[in-house]
Amino acid sequence: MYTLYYSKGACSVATQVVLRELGQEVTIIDVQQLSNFKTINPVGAVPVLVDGDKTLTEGAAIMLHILNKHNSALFPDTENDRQQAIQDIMFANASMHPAYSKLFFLAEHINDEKVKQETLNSAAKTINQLWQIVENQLSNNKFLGGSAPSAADIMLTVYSRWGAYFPVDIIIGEKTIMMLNAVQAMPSFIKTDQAEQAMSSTE
Ligand SMILES: N[C@@H](CCC(=O)N[C@@H](CS)C(=O)NCC(=O)O)C(=O)O
Repeated sequence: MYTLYYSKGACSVATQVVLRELGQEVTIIDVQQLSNFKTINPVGAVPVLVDGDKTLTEGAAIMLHILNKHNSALFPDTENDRQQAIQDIMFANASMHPAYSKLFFLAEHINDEKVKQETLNSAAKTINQLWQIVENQLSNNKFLGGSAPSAADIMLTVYSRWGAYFPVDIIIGEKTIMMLNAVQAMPSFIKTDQAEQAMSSTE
């Protein structure tokens, strides 16, 4: 049994979806309801995963921890495929996620509306370049790692939903849209959204 500290709709959605795909039970705690979250993760960011006596932070490290611990099709065991899966997780976590994080930062910290829109547009341009890389990688495969969803597909799907919060044009290719739709139709993804929804209606 795991405990996951989450924030609704945040990157922690991907952690929860993957735990469910791995058949693991998870208790979720909404950090918006906590006043002392920084004592749990001094960075103040989700996801945080408690596994027995270990408290893990950093989304990519958590992802690799659970994928290594529980065998599944999400994380292939042949050397080349596994290397690709790790690279895709890192691309999602360290390239795409920070590109979207800039939108949140600019929207919050820039007051001049014209400057805000210009910088949001620049940030969106970077995001679109990254989605083009994803589209290219999907030219021969339904998912990043092949015919079945990988952890990186799930992570990218979570981030893809953030664009709607901002007045920018996020351009996502056709094959990528098919991948994102397929991931959002996974029972584990639907269950995760429902679990977060259920928590917020009781808060
Ligand atoms: N480097 C961290 C960053 C995670 C991150 O940015 N999480 C966001 C939600 S998607 C968050 O909790 N932001 C709140 C904050 O940083 O105060 C990781 O990869 O886990």
